[in-house]
Parts: sequence; structure tokens; C-alpha cells
Amino acid sequence: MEKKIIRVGSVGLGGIWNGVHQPGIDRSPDLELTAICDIDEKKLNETGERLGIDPAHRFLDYHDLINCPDVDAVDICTPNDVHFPVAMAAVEAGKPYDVEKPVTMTAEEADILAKATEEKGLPNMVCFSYRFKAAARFAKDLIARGKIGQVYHVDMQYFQAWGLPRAECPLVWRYVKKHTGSGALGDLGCHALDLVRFVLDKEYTRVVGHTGTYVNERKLLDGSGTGPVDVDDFCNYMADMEDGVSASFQITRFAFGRGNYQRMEIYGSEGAIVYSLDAHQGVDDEIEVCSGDINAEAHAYTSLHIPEYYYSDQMQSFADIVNGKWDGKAARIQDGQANQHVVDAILESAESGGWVSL
Ligand code: SOE
Repeated sequence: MEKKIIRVGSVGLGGIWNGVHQPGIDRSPDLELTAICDIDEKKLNETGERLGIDPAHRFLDYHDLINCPDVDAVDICTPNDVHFPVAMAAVEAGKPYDVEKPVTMTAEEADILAKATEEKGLPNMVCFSYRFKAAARFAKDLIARGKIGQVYHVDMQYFQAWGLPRAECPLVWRYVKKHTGSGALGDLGCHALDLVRFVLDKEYTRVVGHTGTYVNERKLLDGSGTGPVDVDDFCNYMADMEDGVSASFQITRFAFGRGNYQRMEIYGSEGAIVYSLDAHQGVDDEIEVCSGDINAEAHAYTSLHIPEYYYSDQMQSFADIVNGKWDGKAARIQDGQANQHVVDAILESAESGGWVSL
């Protein structure tokens, strides 16, 4: 079969695009970067020069990129408030898209985007990146094969440190509600929610959450003073899931010494699994398992070698989805939509102080 090269137009040339999307597009034999868009003209031109994108394919307005005949698929890496309009414009133009998380600012927007995408039958992907971690895929498979029996508990931590006062991070968009929606919750907590749902293959039924902010003012980017932080620095929540699973989460940007640390402990009737990320220097994702009578008695958790089979790549998965070869694992808009409903419910619960049903 002839291999189809997908010509990609990327919108939003910030950290996540430079660190993850662009290298991923570059790695994939099925993707070719043909157009770029950013509201920052200097960044746009510097990026275009660096990557050899000719000036006619550098756009300040995302509508122009989407309507460009040399763009087959749209790659959306903007701040959160722009995900929805760009994705909707891609759908209206009948172009497949991938979009960063959280998919939208509200569940209402996510519902509209999911419906419009479904109506057009467009290939799409939501960038819940940790679904591509081999340890997470291995854990998911072990649970699906019944290796730890009935799951009772899952406990997930997602910790970073860049909010701490000593890091002196200015008022970037991730601290401004009108651009980000929520803080640590929408940025890190949405990954945690998705990863637990993915690994366990169960839906959330109700949540209760608590959010807080430690640093209420940060330096403005232009150096003209300070501005208010109006989103959460940390967020802790509990959730009930289908089939009696009781889940708890701790999410913060104030965890000293942490980079991009995640830990998910899953306890079942016949065994337990611990997934971790960035727990040891120079090591990415890891999995430990305790199963069988001898290990249970000895409280022995064994680190497992992860078979090659579980390795995958985010941008290659997008190429595969556009080429009609979804692996059944990468997140799609319905996953982003479900995620956004839980994020909104946690925010509602943090306001009201009570449980919110889904
Ligand atoms: C924030 O620091 C961030 O870059 C998130 O926005 C990403 O989604 C996460 O994967 C890594 O951390």
C-alpha cells in the first residue's frame, strides 16, 4: 500500500511544540511540517528560518494556516483558551487535528467540539502524552488480563516544582485563568485523571476536590510590576470510579526537587502495580509489580523490564490515526470531552465543598 505523507500545519510554537510536537513530526516518516502559525511574529520567523519553512507558509492568523492548501492536518499547541476556536475551525475546514490538553476551557465547549468532530467523521487526537509511556501501557495490559484481580484503590501523584517562590516564575499564561481555565488541575491534574482512566479502563462517577494558591502575585512578563494569579497552585481530589474503585490524587507545582514526577499505585485483590515517571535520575517511566503469595508475604515489589511491544510515539500515533490505523489507545476527542467534564466537576466541588456526580 502506498504510504501517505501527511502535511502538517502547527499552531502555537511554544515549549510543548518545540519540546514534543516538532521533534515528533520530524521523527515520523509519515508526517511533514509544511506550515507554522504563531501570534508572535519574531518567534514565527525565527522558527521558520531554523526549520526551513518558507515565508509564504508562516502565518500570524490560524485561519490562514488552516485554509492553506498545503496543510492536510492541524497540530494545535496554543494556550488552552485557543484550543477550542482553532479545533472548531479545523473541523469546519474538514481537516483532521490533534490538540493539546486540556481540550477546552469548559465541558460545554468540549461537548460542541466532540459533536462537530463526530458529525464530520474527522480523525483526531488529544495529546494526553502519558498514554504513550510504555510502563502505563504495560500496566493497562496487566490489569485487563486480570493479573491483579479486582481493583480497589488507585492513588496518583503528579508533582512539579516550578511554582515554588525560589523558581521565580513570572506570570506566564498558565497562571492566568482567562487563558488557562484552571492551574495545576487543568495542566497536570487532567493528565492524572486521563492516565488513571486509561490504565483502569473505568469511568469516574463522582469527585470531591480541594484547590489552593500559595503565590498570589507574580512578576509581569514585561517587567512593569506584578499581576494576580487567579488559578490553583495545587489540587487534591478523590474520586469514585465504576466497579467500586476508590481513587485519590495529589497534584502540585510546589513539590520541592521534583521535575515531572508521577507515581500511580494500583491495589487489587490479587496484586499491585506501581507506575512511576521521573522518579530516578536519568530514568523515564518504570513499573513495579507485587503478585503471588510469596511476594505478598515478603512485601516484595519487583521492577519489571518493559517489553518492546509497549513502546509507542505520540506524533506517530497521530499519523496513524489520520491514516486510519488508530491503535485503540491514543486519546481522541471523546476522551478529552470526558476529561473536561471531570475537571469542571472538581472545580465545582472545590467551590461548594461537596461531592459532585458525573
Ligand atoms: C507543565 O509544566 C507541563 O509542560 C504541562 O503543560 C504538560 O502537559 C506536561 O506534560 C508537562 O508539564
